[in-house]
Amino acid sequence: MTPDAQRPVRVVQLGGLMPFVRQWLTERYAAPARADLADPTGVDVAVVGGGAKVGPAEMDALPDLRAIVNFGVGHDNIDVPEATRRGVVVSNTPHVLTDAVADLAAVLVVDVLRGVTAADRFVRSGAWARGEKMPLARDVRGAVVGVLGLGRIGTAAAARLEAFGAEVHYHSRSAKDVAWTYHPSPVELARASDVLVVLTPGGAGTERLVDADVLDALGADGYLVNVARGSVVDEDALLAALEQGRIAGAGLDVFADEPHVPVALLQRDDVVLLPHVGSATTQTREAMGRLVLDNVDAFLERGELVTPVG
Ligand code: 8YV
Repeated sequence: MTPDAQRPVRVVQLGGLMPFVRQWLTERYAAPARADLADPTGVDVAVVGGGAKVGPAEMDALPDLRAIVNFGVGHDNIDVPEATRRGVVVSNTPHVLTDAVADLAAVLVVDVLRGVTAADRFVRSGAWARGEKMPLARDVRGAVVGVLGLGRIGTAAAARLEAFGAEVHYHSRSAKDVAWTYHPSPVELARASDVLVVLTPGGAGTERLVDADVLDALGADGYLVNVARGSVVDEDALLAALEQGRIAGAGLDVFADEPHVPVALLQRDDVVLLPHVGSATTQTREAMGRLVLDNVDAFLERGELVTPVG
């Protein structure tokens, strides 16, 4: 049974989507949630939220699928090569979240150096009132911030950190036409950095790019910040490096198995832990939602996506 027996169902919703996106899809396209889709025949667009996985099995289950519209710039949840092989096009939500994610990356760099959230915990715990002293923090000015992945968000984060007086270094697949210092490998970037900021895409190409060697190159006075994907960092190696004092601390917005954060990390005071909120502002999430709807409309009206992947 479809939500509206008069209209064929051409769009399905996979994973969690914002209420206004769900409402639009329901009213305009009678698009049900996956669990409520009785007959998958004729469904040519899947709108994907909350990082829901779309691999061969999910594509097999939608035999007429022609487009996957993803809520999020990262599309490591979607098997894009498999989609391409099947002639299924994929879109994401670039540009509209660049500023919000870059803001959060810069905030985490400032936080790990200045101990902002650690200081908040210090006050709340009563330690200040008891006369205890917080250790002195570190200046952002003069710190070398190594951006791993100088794409749109990495570039925007670097500009913000430069405004704080940090010295920007970076590693990307190739050197860019920028004034910042390029390093040919993640290890060399980490060796030069006081704070290593991970801003690469996720997926197979970057899996565990930040491993024990990179963390050791960062060194006992170095900090790791990750606002990209948990999969880019070897979480066990990170925990070991923190426990053995081989790095100084970390600021993490993303984890290997979200929303589960290793208990050993929860118990540490030298880490800042955020629940994947890089793009989580009202304005940015609304802009992402609008771009999702623009992609659905454009595909169904003209057979084109506004922001195709690749
Ligand atoms: C979203 C993100 O939280 O865009 C991305 O790649 O990681 C975030 O903006 C996520 O996509 C929500 O599904």
